[in-house]
Amino acid sequence: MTKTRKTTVCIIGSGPAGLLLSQLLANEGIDSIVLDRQNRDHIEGRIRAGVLESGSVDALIDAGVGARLQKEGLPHSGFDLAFDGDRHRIDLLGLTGKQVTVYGQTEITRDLFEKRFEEGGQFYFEVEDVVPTDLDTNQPSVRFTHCGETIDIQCDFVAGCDGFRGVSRHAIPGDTLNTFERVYPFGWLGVLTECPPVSHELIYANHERGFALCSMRSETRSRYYLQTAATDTVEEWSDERFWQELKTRIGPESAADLIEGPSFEKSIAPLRSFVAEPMRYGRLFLAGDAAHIVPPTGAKGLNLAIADVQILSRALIEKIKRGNDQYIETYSATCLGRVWKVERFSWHMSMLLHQFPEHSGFEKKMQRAEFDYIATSEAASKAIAENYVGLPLD
Ligand code: RFL
Ligand code: PHB
Repeated sequence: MTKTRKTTVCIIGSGPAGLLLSQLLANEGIDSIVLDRQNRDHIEGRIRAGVLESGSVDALIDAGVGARLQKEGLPHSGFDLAFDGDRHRIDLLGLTGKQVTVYGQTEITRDLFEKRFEEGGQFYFEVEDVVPTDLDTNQPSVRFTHCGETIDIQCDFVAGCDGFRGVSRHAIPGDTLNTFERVYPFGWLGVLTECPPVSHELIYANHERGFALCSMRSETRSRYYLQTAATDTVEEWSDERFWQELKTRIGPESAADLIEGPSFEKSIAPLRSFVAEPMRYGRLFLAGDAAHIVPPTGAKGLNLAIADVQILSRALIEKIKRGNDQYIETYSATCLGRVWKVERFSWHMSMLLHQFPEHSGFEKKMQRAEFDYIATSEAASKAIAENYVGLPLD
């Protein structure tokens, strides 16, 4: 037996992209149904991004989910680049007039879920076998299994917000879809610990033993990352080994201020750059990680997802409420113009800050020369700062 339901927009994926889209549509009185293959606790517990561009903060406030972010988010007016012990501060505020805000993805997801549930948002969790169909017609549908029942959602539009490993992108015919990818030959080991951060600003460090990043979630909770071999497992990284390596990579001066404590989350993530073009096929629109992945070195993945959803919500609202096709037609090109610039920045930061097994002494000298150039050129620092705080939407 198949149960049929109707909605205006079926949103596949309940990460930040899908949740924010459903909120922006709801704010305009447009109904949606959101599906996810995981449950709410699992989604809220995924420890990922930490840095929000000023435009992302504004978008969340405008969407009506910014109250806790404004109270608990930590404004950062700069960050440090470090190279074999030498430090250079990128003065975000001085160079661009803007700041970024440290506020965990877990908190954003929680704020969005709370508001969606308060307002009676419709969700299906733990769905299986999701199949979007008839995407090139005026009446697409999304079929899936939920608690043993087959459900068919008939809708006007489908939003593919199901992340890199989702199904939406694969629903675009192979002769229409182009993909571009670079997989980096290392991973990031991430550790969360209930200790005050080593520095009140982020430190991105290139060291001959590999990259290290000192970040945070609050005044009392630190988030640290180390570049590891792509094949390393979490079991190979005891807390003791982790702290020792972090101290070496950030140098004795910073290490002197480091407070160590037990880790309560430890994971290794691969690094990848990926873009799928176009981001629209008929009435299917891809947004967020479903369409593109950046290595986390520029802190851009979540911010890109928020930007896509701002552009997509405007396109859908114009079409649904005013019959205006203009922004639907330009959705993919508008997003991709920005996506490629953000891909470039994330790739560039990754190339500058990591050790690459295939690099010769020449490439290492190039990294050092670039660091020295950034440290002595306001123009070079400003180029980094304006990308880090976020490029304009379109
Ligand atoms: P998500 O968050 O992956 O959500 C996709 C949702 O879709 C569901 N799903 C399905 N649902 C139904 N059917 C299917 N077949 C499905 N397949 C998947 C999944 O269960 C999930 O709930 O994608 P979204 O919404 O596009 O959001 C993207 C962000 O999560 C991601 O870009 C960031 O976390 C990236 N990122 C960072 N971004 C930043 O902007 N700043 C940062 O500081 C930052 N740091 C990071 C990061 C990502 C990291 N990892 C682990 C990848 C640090 C790390 C370590
Ligand atoms: C984080 O706090 O998780 C974080 C911060 C900056 C990055 C990546 C991750 O570039």
